[in-house]
Amino acid sequence: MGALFVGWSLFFIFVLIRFRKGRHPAADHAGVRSGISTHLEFSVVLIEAVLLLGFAIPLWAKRVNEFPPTKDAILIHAVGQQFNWNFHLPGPDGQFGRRDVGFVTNSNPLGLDPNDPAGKDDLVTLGELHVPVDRPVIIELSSKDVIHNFCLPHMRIAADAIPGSLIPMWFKPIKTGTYEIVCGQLCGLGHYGMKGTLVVDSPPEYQAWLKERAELAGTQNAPAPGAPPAGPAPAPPKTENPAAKPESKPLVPAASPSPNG
Ligand SMILES: [Cu+2]
Repeated sequence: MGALFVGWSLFFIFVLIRFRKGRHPAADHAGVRSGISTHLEFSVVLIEAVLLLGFAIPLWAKRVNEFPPTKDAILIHAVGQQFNWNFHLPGPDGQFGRRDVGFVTNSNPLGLDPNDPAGKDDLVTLGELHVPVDRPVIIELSSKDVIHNFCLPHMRIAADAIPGSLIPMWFKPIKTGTYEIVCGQLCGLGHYGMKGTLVVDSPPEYQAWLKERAELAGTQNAPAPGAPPAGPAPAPPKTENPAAKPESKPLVPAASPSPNG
């Protein structure tokens, strides 16, 4: 882009001098007589078409269609609603609990099925998502109401969240920090305020956040997967919330087949 900018700027200055009024007091209505400019313009169109169709579009298709291996990636469900982003994390068991719109209440915004054992350790957060640095993140998008667009400008990625669809997208954060999540589709009156926060943590900070969320969710016994914080502990997790009581209900064994099929 820099080369184009300099090139076109030089051409613009050349044209200003070459076709100045002093040299051409009367306008020439016939214009260019040689065929050079036609050939030049045709060549530019051809080169740009080759760059776009031959390189840019296939490279971009490769980037968005080739997903990183799921064993290395963090998998998260993002659900848009007017006017917020909800995030559903599978918890230590790595399994997403079943969701059904019939279970949606104020305290259960995603409609997690309370009878599904896979959902017992799931985490649901509103507006703020943490991910560890240097690991691919796969986000599966959906929406509770209208079409939204999960847009991460800093990660150079965006995708529509469409009710009834599960649309995957991925990115890999390479720098810790706090970034903005915006809604990229005009989705209603509150669209302007439909923002969220993406926090890219170091791995120990991420584990601490997971632990804190698990404690808030009342699953205090949830072990943080692969998180032995050795050495000086960075950012210790916040003190336990006294209001959050661990649930003592035993988990339903996942092996027994459900009578409902
Ligand atoms: Cu929206």
